[in-house]
Amino acid sequence: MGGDGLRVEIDGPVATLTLDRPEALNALTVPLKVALAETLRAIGADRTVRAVVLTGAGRAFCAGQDLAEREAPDAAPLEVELRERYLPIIRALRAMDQPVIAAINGVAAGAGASLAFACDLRLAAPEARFVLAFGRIGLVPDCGATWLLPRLVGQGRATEIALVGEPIGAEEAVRIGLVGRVVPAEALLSEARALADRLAAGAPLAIGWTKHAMETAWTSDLDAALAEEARLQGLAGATADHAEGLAAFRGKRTPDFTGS
Ligand code: T3D
Repeated sequence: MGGDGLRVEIDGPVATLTLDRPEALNALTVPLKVALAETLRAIGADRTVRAVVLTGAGRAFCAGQDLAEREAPDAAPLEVELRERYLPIIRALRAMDQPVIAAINGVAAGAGASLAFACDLRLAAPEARFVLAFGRIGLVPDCGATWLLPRLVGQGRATEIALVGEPIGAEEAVRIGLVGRVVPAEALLSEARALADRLAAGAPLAIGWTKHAMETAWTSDLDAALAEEARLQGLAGATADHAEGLAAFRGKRTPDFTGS
């Protein structure tokens, strides 16, 4: 960690990014946001990394914008801060081909909740809770919350969460489809790592195209989604990894995907 509050560990094909400002519940400062966006972009371009885990140090996942920093006289206007510092993080998360797992160890509030929503998969400790804290401080949901949350839990539920702002606990998050499963706190990182390893053993090109197809299908009609699936299947079918998958099936062995 270089004093920016982000810890980056790359172990084999898995990168683990830890928001590491536990004294402020991993609230997002300018240096942390810049480091996170740059790291996500760099990892997105690194073919040796095949899965990413995002988590928080200490008792929180992320408390959103650092409110002390926001009160500083030289703080950028909100819209500028969002456009220049937050949106690159959300865009990088959504654009990267590798799957990103949020290991939500504690509270995820404001932009911290949006960060968790923007990941591809979510595992939560029993202590995790989601707080759409924006309304409490007179702000509107941002960092993709209005787009991401309805896709995860449906428009009605998302609107209720956004307007009422009642915290969503881990078990309820599972019940409404916001989180895949709850894992004991002491096992959260190892479970996230096991899931990351499993994804990292998959065919990277197909995984990236699957992410792309799942994302674009939401904003297209059925015909366009069918056409896009067919196009991507054409690409996937021509990969060495598809040939390897077939050979492994015939040989009753585990495939060794190379991302080609
Ligand atoms: O630039 C822009 O502003 C645009 C982008 C906006 C996006 C946003 O994220 S807006 C939403 C910002 N976040 C919040 O409003 C959440 C504020 N925090 C809370 O509501 C609560 O702390 C939590 C619900 C997250 C957790 O509550 P609790 O009771 O478990 O912890 P606590 O006692 O409130 O906090 C512990 C410490 O963390 C405390 O410091 P202290 O008193 O021990 O020295 C608290 O001040 C600090 N902390 C918590 N959240 C933040 C924070 N410090 C700075 N920024 C925070 N967001």
